[in-house]
Amino acid sequence: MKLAVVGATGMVGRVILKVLEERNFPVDELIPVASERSVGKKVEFNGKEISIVLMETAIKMQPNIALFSAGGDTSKQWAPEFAKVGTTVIDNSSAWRMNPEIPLVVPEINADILTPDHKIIANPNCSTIQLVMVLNPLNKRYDIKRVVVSTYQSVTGTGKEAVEQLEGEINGSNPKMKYPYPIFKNALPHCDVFEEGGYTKEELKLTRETQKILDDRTIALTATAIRVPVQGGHSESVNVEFNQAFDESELRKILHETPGVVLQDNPETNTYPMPIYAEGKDDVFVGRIRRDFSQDNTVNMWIVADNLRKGAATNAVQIAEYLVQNNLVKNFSLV
Ligand code: A2P
Ligand code: 11C
Repeated sequence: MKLAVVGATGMVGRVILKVLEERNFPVDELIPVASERSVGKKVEFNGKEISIVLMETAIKMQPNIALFSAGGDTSKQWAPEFAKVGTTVIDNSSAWRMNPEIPLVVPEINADILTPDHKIIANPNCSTIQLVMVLNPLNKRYDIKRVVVSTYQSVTGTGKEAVEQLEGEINGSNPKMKYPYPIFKNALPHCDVFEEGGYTKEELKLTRETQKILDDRTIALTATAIRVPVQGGHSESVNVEFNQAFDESELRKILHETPGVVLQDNPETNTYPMPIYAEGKDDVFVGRIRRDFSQDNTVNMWIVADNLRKGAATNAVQIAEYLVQNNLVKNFSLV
């Protein structure tokens, strides 16, 4: 397996390398790709130092799979070039997600839609992945009518410069400002750019991507996305209304039995999900589950996950694993 990691020096790219190592992904040749700024630099992978190459070089090497995490514009320009030489691209940007020809995949939910003809596969937005991991089993059982979600998103979702802004504000070093306002001691009701109707792109992604992944355009979803001075992961306060009545203990059992979801919920012991404990883990944590007494068939919950792992790197690597296990990669077979 020749595997390219495009954006190997970035926040998500570095976690991708770590996750590939941890999960023993079958890589014979790793091709780390970054911009001209990184030429001459190396990355470490499985104990070896490997030189970074530019896009053109990587395409000539015809990798079997390319994991992209280098921004939407880079992906729009270069993913089709990899696809032309037979590479399957798994793209972490928002560039291809809503294209009807491109599958948007969370492996636990809809990897079965993938075929060998899919040369570009989209990895969903981090805040969407952790949400749908919990919504999917509940939708199957109780048929979701409407979701109201408010997010509390980590600065790592914005990238390295945002982490530097937060750290600089904490240690008083007068950092370069990535956000329009201070983030330390603050909460910004502003994730990604503003778009139509006063919503941010992050809020619209939550609505559209959830409907596409769950393959259910009837689910109504409204979101408010907030950036908070946290580094470990994204948190979400979620209110879900079902078309059917639900039993609270059955709902908990369903979530407890869902692979990739961990129930952390016991008010008596102050047990609930928090980003400091989700950081570095691949699971999606759910707690504070309680019936909403203001409306029939409605439940409240709190969902937390590491946005760089299940929200990005781990989900992309799981897609690659699915492709390999199901013989969907051109010129590559495990046997
Ligand atoms: P570089 O480090 O050379 O700038 P982040 O999301 O953390 O900002 O990281 C973005 C990643 O995408 C980095 O690895 C960055 O490389 C890479 N990148 C950005 N633009 C390009 C490009 N035109 N070609 C290849 N890699 C790119
Ligand atoms: C954030 N969700 O936390 C974003 C980061 O569409 O993949 C990832 C952006 C994306 O700001």
